[in-house]
Amino acid sequence: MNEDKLERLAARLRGSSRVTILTGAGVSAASGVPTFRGTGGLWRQFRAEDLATPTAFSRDPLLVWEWYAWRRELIAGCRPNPAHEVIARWSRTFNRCMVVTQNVDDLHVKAGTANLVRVHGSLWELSCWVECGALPWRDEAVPLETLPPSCPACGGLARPAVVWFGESLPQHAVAEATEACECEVFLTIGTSAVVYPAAGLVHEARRRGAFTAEINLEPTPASDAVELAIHGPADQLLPDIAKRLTP
Ligand code: BV8
Ligand code: ZN
Repeated sequence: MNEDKLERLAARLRGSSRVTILTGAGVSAASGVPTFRGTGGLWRQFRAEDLATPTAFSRDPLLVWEWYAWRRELIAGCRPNPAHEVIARWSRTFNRCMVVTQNVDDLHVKAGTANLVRVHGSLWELSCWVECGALPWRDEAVPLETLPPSCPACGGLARPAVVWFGESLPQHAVAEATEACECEVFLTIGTSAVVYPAAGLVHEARRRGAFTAEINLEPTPASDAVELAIHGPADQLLPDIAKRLTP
């Protein structure tokens, strides 16, 4: 069933010089990073939408930081999987291949991905909650020195430098991601396609005339909007497609 779809996608990619890839938590699943909306993605009795918000953080910064500290500790031991590796290779192979990720685990960074746009930020970066003017800083300490951590510039409360629900994405990231919709093939991989504005990109790419394809374990709201929906694990399907590209 997937055989001819994989061949069709490979044929499209072979003839393209501008490719854009959107990734979600499904790309990191094989690395052992829990997804948000699949099984195992939950933490204690909370959902991401309950904790990844400025309101939750102002109400209980320690609880939200315990969730992030748990995720940092778990992800610190995770390595890029074959899906990250193929995407990193493609980011350097095509004439221009942009990789737009919703993931905050930085596994695309670890895999050496070029032209990476991290629209939701990074678990490994912190910023000043009181917005004293300090620029976001990287802190990969596991465990964190103090919980909750404080801003090195003003001593105030620090926050994870990620985009929470109800917060706008960084202007530059939105601009780069939107510009990346100008492409010949737009590939959405491992995302449930429910979080906006990232989930809107595949529609924007289609509107601009790109060939759109989805690789995901299960159908999503994007499946009916793309020209080609391939259901299966990205860590197996991407190496298969990559093999078809190198004669
Ligand atoms: C904003 C960072 C303006 C933190 C995250 C328009 C319409 C509807 C709603 C909205 C809208 N505009 C704004 C909203 C509200 C909201 C939203 O979209 N809500 C949803 C839930 C309905 N959006 C926002 O608030 C955004 N801000 O729009 O600003 C604004 C300003 C003020 C007021 C209003 C609006 C900000 C969104 C960013 C939120 N931050 N994360 C953190 O991570 O801690 S989102 C979070 O979800 C993660 O970043 C994650 O990446 C993202 C998306 O999840 P997925 O990556 O798709 O992961 P998921 O688990 O859902 O799915 C994984 C998929 O992989 C599954 O389908 C599974 O089957 C598949 N899979 C599993 N294993 C594999 C696999 N596939 C392949 N291979 C495998 N092996
Ligand atoms: Zn500060």
